[in-house]
Amino acid sequence: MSQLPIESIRSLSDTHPKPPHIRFQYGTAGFRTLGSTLDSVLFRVGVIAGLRSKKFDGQTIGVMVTASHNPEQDNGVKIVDPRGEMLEAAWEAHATTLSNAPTTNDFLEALDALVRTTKIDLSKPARVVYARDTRPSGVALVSALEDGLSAIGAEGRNAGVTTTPVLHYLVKAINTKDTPESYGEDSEDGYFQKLGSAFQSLVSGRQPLEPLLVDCANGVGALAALSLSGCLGGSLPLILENTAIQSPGALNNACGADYVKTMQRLPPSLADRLKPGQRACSLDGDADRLIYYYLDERGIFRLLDGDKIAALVAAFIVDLVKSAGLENEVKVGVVQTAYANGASTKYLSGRLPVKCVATGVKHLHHAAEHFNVGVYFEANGHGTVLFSPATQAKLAAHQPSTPAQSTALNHLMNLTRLINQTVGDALSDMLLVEAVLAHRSYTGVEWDSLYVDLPNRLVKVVVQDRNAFRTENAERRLVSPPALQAKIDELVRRYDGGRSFVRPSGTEDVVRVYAEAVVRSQADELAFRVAGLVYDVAGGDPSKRPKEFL
Ligand code: G16
Repeated sequence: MSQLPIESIRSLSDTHPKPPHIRFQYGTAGFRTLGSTLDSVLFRVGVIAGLRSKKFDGQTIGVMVTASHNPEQDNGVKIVDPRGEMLEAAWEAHATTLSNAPTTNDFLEALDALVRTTKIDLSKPARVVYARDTRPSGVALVSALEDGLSAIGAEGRNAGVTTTPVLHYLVKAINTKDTPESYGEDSEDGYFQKLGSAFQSLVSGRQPLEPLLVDCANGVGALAALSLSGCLGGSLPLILENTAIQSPGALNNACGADYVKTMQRLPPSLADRLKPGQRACSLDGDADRLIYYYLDERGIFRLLDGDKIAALVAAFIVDLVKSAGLENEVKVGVVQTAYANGASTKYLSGRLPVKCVATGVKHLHHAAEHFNVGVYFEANGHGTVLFSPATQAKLAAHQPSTPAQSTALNHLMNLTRLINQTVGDALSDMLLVEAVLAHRSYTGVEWDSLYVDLPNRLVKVVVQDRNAFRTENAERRLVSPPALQAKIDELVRRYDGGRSFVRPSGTEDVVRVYAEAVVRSQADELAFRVAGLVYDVAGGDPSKRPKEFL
């Protein structure tokens, strides 16, 4: 039985000491905090990813260095499992434990325990593919990661600067290469070619699409969107905005999907660029979230968020399934979180099964796997569509009995190629939306009118300890701090159509408060009053209480 390469790990680990007094946590989207504190975490993640690969008999594991929607000074890292999916929950806990071992000796002991408890055969090979976004701190962090890979003797493949979804795709493409399940060529270009050809087939014969304005959040999406546009054969003209990846501090700053969704307004940089009626969308810092919007004829901003994308896409797939003659065999379902606008849940649940789960792509992804076709979107623009393996086999075997059935079946097959089924991808989702709009002959206005959003507000509250906040019922209710939920309930009752919930963020050191109500001013007031309750209960300094928290 092989042993851990103790000496190699020891000498390299000593050059990446854990900073004292910081507790790391593998959260909603991996480790995420100030980039300058993450050196030891990246080294250790390199070692862990190597062990994870050995556990899977040498299949390739992915590592993405990104902090996505967070500000530029933050960074983070997440591990991707062999099928291109998020790391298994049990290993999130192992990663947390290992990242917090105070010394090299403690780290070695924890590694040894992990190898024994999870029965890893150390004689197996280890392969890891990794990439980073455009954050300046990413360069040094990748180098720490490479030290970790070298310490455990893993073979590393550097995928360079790319998006999170491309990295997920690469993992699956590498692990299925030359097998009957081959997911495509294992390169970024291979991925974009695949998307481009599926998109062109889907929109062929339709009215040419008007140019789409894309806010790239001054992040890696700018590079990816440029490459993708070269694979679209002119079928969708893209106008790329906020592409300043070299400008310090520009990433996600007053632009990007999180800004647009949270502020419910246009990025100021687009104010003179967007014409009334023109479609626009925003990506986030690692291009896995997508938010659409337009200005109506009076120049008023209209948001088309993840909920609106889910409604558009789910209805389209249901219609195609029906037209293909498969309605009795293929059932479509939708997965949302508590952030889903109440109006969207009402609209969708009148038509399809809808499930609500906790925030975090992995929760939605797992729930969506229970449907034949699972459409999942968080309101913040993260999402994709999963076609179960049995459904894909059914589509491949189905014999259409009319030309109309054959066309619909073809469209469905192209959708399975267009949609990234490992994780949500803003660019793949963007093509999906554009394909549906082309088929429906919808502008933003018709899409928007599927249902009318309830006014809503999202507020962040800085508290002493966000871990004091614990939830139940898919994060819709608080169980701790005690008595806070009863106070929230009491407040909510006073607002027409009121709904509000409180949960700790898994990616930022804050507690989030969501509220909606029938009238805009009431939604705002409810959100700020609940935020005030949170602030007081969580021991905020009364002299620093934000004035809007009534
Ligand atoms: C990550 C997760 C998402 C989640 C978001 C916000 O997104 O992947 O599933 O919705 O964080 O999570 P929280 O409210 O817990 O901070 P991203 O785009 O930042 O990677």
